[in-house]
Amino acid sequence: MNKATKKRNLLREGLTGPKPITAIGAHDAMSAQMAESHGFDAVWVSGFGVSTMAHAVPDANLITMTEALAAAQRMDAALNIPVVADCDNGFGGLANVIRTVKEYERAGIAGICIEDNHFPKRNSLYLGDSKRELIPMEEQARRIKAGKDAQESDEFVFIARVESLIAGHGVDDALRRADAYMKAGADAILIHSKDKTLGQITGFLAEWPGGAPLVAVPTLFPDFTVEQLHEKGFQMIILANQLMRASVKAMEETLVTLKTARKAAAVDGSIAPVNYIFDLVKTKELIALEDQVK
Ligand code: SPV
Ligand code: MG
Repeated sequence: MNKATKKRNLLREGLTGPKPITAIGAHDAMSAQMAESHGFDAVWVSGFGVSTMAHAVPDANLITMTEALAAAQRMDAALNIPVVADCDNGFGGLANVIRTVKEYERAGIAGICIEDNHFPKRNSLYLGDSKRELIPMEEQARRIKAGKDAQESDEFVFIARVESLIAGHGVDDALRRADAYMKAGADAILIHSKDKTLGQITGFLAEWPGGAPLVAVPTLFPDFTVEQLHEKGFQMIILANQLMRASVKAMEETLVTLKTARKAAAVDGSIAPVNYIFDLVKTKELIALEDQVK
């Protein structure tokens, strides 16, 4: 069995198993690798993270499918755990969704997630933009079906993301869309929400008849543990942007100290040693391998 199939099977097992799985949002290959070495189950290739950290642009469909795929491939190459790639709205219309499925599948990615925000999308957590229209449900279901029909392997995972609660369209709309996307062939449903009280999600979960595993991104309801969210009905929890935010804070603190102290030693106690960085990318092993070759 090739590596891509193994990772896809791992993801499918995680989505259907007795225990919840936790995916960590990563913005580059090293943040992804560190998530694996700390024992997490999967890596979420965050569109927010890649836009911000690799391109310094807003999460607003500015990066292209090829840029997003290249980021996902760099992460996937560093990992033994599965990658779930955030593919925004599939980078355009129905034909773009089909091409996205084909390209990500061909590249060996375990799974993708496609949301029902119009192109150009806006990050769902952005508070300055609370009222938004979504792609009509029937059209999004058509795109999901077309994407699923385009996939060649049985194992590749397609997660459909419902933005009804984010866009202010309410629980009934979320239920209708989740059902339509599941019937269109989605392997799992991501119900996004920024409701801190979990009121809307609780309303959704009370009415959801089941049939596809549910995925949560608890950035704005961060007080619930993975186990608590699992008990409520979620199978996969994505901690989407904590590594990016940790990195930004650490870099800012380091820059402030360097600007004031004007010498490298001022930050030595709060940064990783150079040898630790060498170890992260197995530098010793590489040099030993070079020396072995006659
Ligand atoms: C991302 O990490 O890019 C996501 C999750 O899509 S969110 O930022 O909450 O929309
Ligand atoms: Mg995103």
